[in-house]
This record gives sequence, structure tokens and C-alpha cells, in this order.
Amino acid sequence: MQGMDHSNMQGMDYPGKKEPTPESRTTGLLPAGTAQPGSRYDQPGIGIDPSERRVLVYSDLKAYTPWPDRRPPGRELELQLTGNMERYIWSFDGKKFSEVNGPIHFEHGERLRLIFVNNTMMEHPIHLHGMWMELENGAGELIPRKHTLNAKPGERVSALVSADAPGSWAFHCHLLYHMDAGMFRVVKVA
Ligand SMILES: [Cu+2]
Repeated sequence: MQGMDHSNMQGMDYPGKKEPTPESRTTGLLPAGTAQPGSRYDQPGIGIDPSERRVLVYSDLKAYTPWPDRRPPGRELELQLTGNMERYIWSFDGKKFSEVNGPIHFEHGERLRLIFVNNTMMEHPIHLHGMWMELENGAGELIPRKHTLNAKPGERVSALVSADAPGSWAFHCHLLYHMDAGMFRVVKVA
């Protein structure tokens, strides 16, 4: 991965986008001064050209049946997706799994909003075990439920969670070499 070609990361357009600097090309982090990331649920992922075929995107998703828990979230938890391509470290909030102090706590029965902000130039499909993440894509009561939510470079993804499953659950990037490199946490529901 060290010699990875980033050329396919430069065609992405999003609010406040800046061209990669030599430094950001090396670290894999977005260039300094990039505007607050927004959601881009209407865009396909990296390397998918919608002019070649019909592409389904996150704004197309809706649930088959409404999820019964319609409570508004009682709190928000925002996680930064971070990394250093040069050292091949991937992390949440700048800390790889071996550096964090204990699990992320959800209170059993609470309803919360989980937000991922992708500070890197790579996509990260984030997988929460044990509970659904409801993608806030504007589908109303048919809000779609997912176990894995992909965050594009510079994107902000928000989801609602009903913490209905007591126990300790894996929470990680589903690119398994990112998980191995540190993008992993434990979510404890108690
Ligand atoms: Cu990843």
C-alpha cells in the first residue's frame, strides 16, 4: 500500500475541495484548510462512473418497513476518521486501537446520533456490530438501516442508533487492513 496510486482520489468533488498538496499526498490526510465536510449521499464512491451505468447511491436507499424506534436522538457522538498513509496508521480521533483507553460507551436503551467525519483521502466503510445504524438520508420514516456505512473522502455521514443490544461490540473500518492498522474500537452497551 505504501506506493499506492492516489490518482483516482483526485476526481472527487465536494464542497471546499482543494487539490492535494505534496504533504497530503504523503500522509493521506485532506489538505489543511479544507472546508467543513458535508454529506454526499447523492454521489457514487471513488472509481464508479455514473455515465457508464446506472449507479445506486445512498440517497436512493429506503427501508422496506419503518423502524419502530422513532425517538429523536438524546445525544450526538462525532468521530473523526483519521490516518497517516506514510506510516500506514488508520485511526478514530487520531488514536489507533492500541492507544485508546477503553471502549466507547452507549447506554442500554438510549437513542443517539453517530457522526463520522472522514479527514482522509480514502473511503472508509465503517461497520458497527450488533446494532443498526440508520442513515439520515432524508427517507423519513423509511430511514434505511445498515450495519456498514461508507464515508467518502471529506464526507460527513450521520446515522441514528437504538442501543438495544447489551454487550461489547466490534466497531471498525471494514477494509480489514485499515482495521489491522488501528481503525478499530469496542462499543460497550451497558
Ligand atoms: Cu478504512
